[in-house]
Amino acid sequence: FPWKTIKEYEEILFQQYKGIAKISINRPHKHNAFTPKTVQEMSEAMELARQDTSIGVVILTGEGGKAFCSGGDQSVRGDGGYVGQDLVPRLNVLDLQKQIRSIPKPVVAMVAGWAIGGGHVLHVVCDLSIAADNARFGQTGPNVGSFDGGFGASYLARVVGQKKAREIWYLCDQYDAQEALHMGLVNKVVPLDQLEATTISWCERILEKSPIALRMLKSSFNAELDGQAGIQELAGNATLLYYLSEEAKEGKNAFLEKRKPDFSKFPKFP
Ligand code: 1HA
Repeated sequence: FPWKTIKEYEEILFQQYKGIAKISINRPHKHNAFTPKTVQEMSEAMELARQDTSIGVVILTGEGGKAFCSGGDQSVRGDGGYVGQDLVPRLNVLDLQKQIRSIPKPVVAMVAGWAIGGGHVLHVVCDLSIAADNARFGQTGPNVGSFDGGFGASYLARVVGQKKAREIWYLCDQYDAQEALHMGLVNKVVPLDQLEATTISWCERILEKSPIALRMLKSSFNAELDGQAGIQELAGNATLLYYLSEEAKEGKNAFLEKRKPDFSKFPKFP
């Protein structure tokens, strides 16, 4: 596919094809483990994809075909978090998880090879996951002295159920693509050489749909789980739609024209 670079980064690739943005971790020598810098770059790219009105869907992936992401880079794990060049320890992947859930466009995880630890959680929080037949999934926290009790626990449990989520964390087993499909952890499994074509074809089908309908649906799925923050997202979309109406415009125009608003002509629907 003729991907075009949107912006150059050091630890990720950020590319575009039609209305699809692709954010790809580019550290294949470490199975795409992330550092604070990787996450900061992904976070910026996600925000750019959000702001770009020509982008309708985002693919999250990793380079090399052997790993989606193997979680936090353990070689830069210091006291209190993962340490970057500024020597400050960070767990900034938690902010990226929230961004993936709140960007009002579908995010599709394209998973080849390992999706492990914090890398597994990244695919879990994506709207959809498409896996290659070489994909392997699992959490490692209790083996390596870590845990993600946020979306990594509660949202995972919503996806695969309480018993399975507890098994995944308590045993730290690895699951192949078919097992992942069976437990509802991924949407589809395809041969590795068809992974990108299939993912793009799904994205193209999403791009044919009404963007506001997709936006409302994403915030509706989130609202049920995310409490006040979820309702805020859904309500923000209601405000967006209201601003588009003649009724809301009457309020604004009246204010600007220094007159009393006349809402009398608007129907009081049952
Ligand atoms: O839990 C959290 C968080 C929780 C709350 C808030 C924030 C969080 C942020 C992050 C995380 C975490 O991600 S904790 C979990 C961290 N990740 C792991 O425990 C996975 C570590 N990796 C593995 O277990 C294995 O590499 C593997 C099962 C994915 C693949 O095994 P395989 O095929 O035998 O490959 P391997 O030889 O181990 O890996 C290839 C190279 O990549 C190795 O480097 P080399 O020895 O060739 O120099 C290996 O060290 C490196 N590598 C792989 N994963 C990581 C890594 N290096 C650093 N960090 C890694 N995560």
